[in-house]
Amino acid sequence: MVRKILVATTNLGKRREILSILKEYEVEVLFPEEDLKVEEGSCGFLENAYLKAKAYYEAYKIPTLAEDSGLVVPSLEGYPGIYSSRFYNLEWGGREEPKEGKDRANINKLLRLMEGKQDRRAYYVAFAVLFVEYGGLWSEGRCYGTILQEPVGEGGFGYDPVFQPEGFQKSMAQLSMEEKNLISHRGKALRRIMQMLK
Ligand code: ITT
Repeated sequence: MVRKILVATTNLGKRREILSILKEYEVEVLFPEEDLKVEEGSCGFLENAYLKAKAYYEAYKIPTLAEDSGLVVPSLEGYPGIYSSRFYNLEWGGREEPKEGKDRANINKLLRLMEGKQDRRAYYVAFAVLFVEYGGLWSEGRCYGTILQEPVGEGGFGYDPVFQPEGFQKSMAQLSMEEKNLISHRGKALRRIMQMLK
C-alpha cells in the first residue's frame, strides 16, 4: 500500500496544485529537500516525467510522482510544447528578454507569435508518472481551450492568464484553484493515477 508520495517538482505553482489535488486521497505528500538536476530526454513529455520520477525515487526511495506538462498550440506547430517552461529563451520564434520574469516573457512571446492567427486553439497536457519499487504507473490529462488576445487574471501560473478553457468566459488565471483543478490537465492526470493505485 502506498502511504507516502514524494512529489518531484521544483515548480511552486505545480506544488500548490498537486497538494490540493491529492488532499482527497489518504496519502502523505512530501517534497524533496533538494532539487536534483535531471537531464531531459528527446522523446517528449512521458519520457521527461519518467526521468524525473526515477531520479528522485533513486535518491529518496519513496514512491515518487513527477509530471511533465506544457501548452500545445497546433497553429504554432505544437510549440511551446515540451519547451513551455523555457519558451522565451528558445531560438525558435525569436528570444524574449525575461525582464518581468520567465512566465511573462513566455506569454509575451506566445502573443507575439499568435498575432494575426485565426486559429487560436490550444491545449494543456500533463503526463504524470508514479515510480514505485515494483514498477510504475503513468497517465495523461488534457485541457482544451483557446489563446486570449491579452493576459487576464492573477491566479494560477505559467500561461494561465492567456488560456481560456473550453466552456468558460474567463481565463484559467481567473478561476479558483479548486475550479482549475477540476478541469485541468494536471487534475485529470493525477486523479487517473490515484484511481489506478486503488
Ligand atoms: P519541474 O520539471 O520541476 O516539474 P517545470 O516548470 O520545469 O518544473 P515542466 O518542464 O513540466 O516543469 O514545464 C511545464 C511548463 O508548462 C510550466 O513551466 C508552464 O510554463 C507550462 N504549464 C504547465 N502546466 C501549466 C498550467 O497548469 N498553467 C500554466 N502553465 C502551465
